[in-house]
Amino acid sequence: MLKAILFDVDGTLAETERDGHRIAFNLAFRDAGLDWDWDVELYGELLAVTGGKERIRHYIDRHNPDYPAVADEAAWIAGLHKAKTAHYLNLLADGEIPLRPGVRRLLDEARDQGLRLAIATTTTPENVTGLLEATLGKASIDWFEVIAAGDIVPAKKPAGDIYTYTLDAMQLAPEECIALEDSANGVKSALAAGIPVLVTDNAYTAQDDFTGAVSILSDLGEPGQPIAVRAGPAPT
Ligand code: XBP
Ligand code: MG
Repeated sequence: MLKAILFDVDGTLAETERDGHRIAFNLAFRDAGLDWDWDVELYGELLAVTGGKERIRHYIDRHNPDYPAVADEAAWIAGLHKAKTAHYLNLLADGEIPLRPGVRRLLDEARDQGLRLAIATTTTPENVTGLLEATLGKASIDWFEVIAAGDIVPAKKPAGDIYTYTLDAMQLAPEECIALEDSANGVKSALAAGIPVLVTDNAYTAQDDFTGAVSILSDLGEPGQPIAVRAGPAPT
């Protein structure tokens, strides 16, 4: 019996990447005097690596191997990432990033039916609460029994750690839950924890391999706005 819905955040609750995280990374680079510019296409490639600090590390390895010329590289990246988070939180607070279609409705219906809710994400915890506060109001943070985010587990998605952590915290079996994801890394992560997963894809993930997902949908739909079913059973 379904007892809980476990939500990914970036790309699933909202289209946060192109006009949110990407912009915030670029603002932080500018502040730091770096001439790095992650355009929409490059950012799509960099999304293969989850986690902002890990993404910066990967970019340096691939595109700027001479950076940073500092003794403590990890601390330098952490500082740059902290500045990025501040910019991202400002974008959220300015109301720049709306929820995806149907997200609010699903949350309302799930709560009405007594389903338990949680979040399992790679992003920084403040980014989750910032998004919830800006879109659904501060009280919505308490709708989620567990907000599992960021560095709380050693290995980020596609590893299953963040979902396993969430199951343990909720004392639930994987088959009592469904995960909602937007990316191949997210699908792999949920499946690694044994959790069935439903996908709502987006421009950055439309070509991803979603093998193992229950269904792949364009979005959760709004009245008068039909859902495109890419694969699997249509929602009822
Ligand atoms: C989301 C991410 C995150 C965000 C950036 O993946 O990969 O890294 O892009 O967040 P998922 P931070 O949706 O699979 O959880 O910069 O705060 O790490
Ligand atoms: Mg995602």
